[in-house]
Amino acid sequence: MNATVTCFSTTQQGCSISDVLTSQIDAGQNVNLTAPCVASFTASKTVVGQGYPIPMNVTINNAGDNPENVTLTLSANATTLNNTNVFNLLNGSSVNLVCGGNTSNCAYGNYTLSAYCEPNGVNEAANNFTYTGTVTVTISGDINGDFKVSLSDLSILAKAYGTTPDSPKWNANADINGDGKVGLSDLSLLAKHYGQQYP
Ligand SMILES: [Ca+2]
Ligand SMILES: [Ca+2]
Repeated sequence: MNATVTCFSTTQQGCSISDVLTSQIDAGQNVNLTAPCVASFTASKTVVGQGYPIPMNVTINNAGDNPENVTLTLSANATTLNNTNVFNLLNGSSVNLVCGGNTSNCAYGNYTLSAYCEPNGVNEAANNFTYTGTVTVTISGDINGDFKVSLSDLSILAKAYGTTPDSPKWNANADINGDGKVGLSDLSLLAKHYGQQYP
């Protein structure tokens, strides 16, 4: 495939291609037929420690007649989490991106996530996709999103301890540092912030 992804950024902000697909757009499929658009968008966490990444999965379709260069912007309310360029996304093809949204600039609180796709500098409202869930940005170690780091959080972490995303007991919120496993690093973060609360 000829789609190429370039990331601005640190590890936490970076994106990688997890899959590249060639596909025909089916009749009736809900896409903008003149330009690339965000076809799907999910976030694996509902609670995240401030400064740690929100893992997100985004699919962009180019259902237009020509290859396009696309800029993808991921936001939490009005705060930009991630910008990614996709170069030469072929017409009739899709690209699946795994992105980590940087929450360093997010104050503690609840946010709505959105993904916006801008091809060739053209703003089109139809390319704006909003994730219908919310994510809570909170103190690192607060896993249940009540803005306190307490025994409840330790209990959740204990249940998921030692797991990875393929495990039946996996809990993405318990992976506090976002490294794809629930382990000692997460327990250390929880211990470091234990007893803290906001406000
Ligand atoms: Ca908590
Ligand atoms: Ca972890």
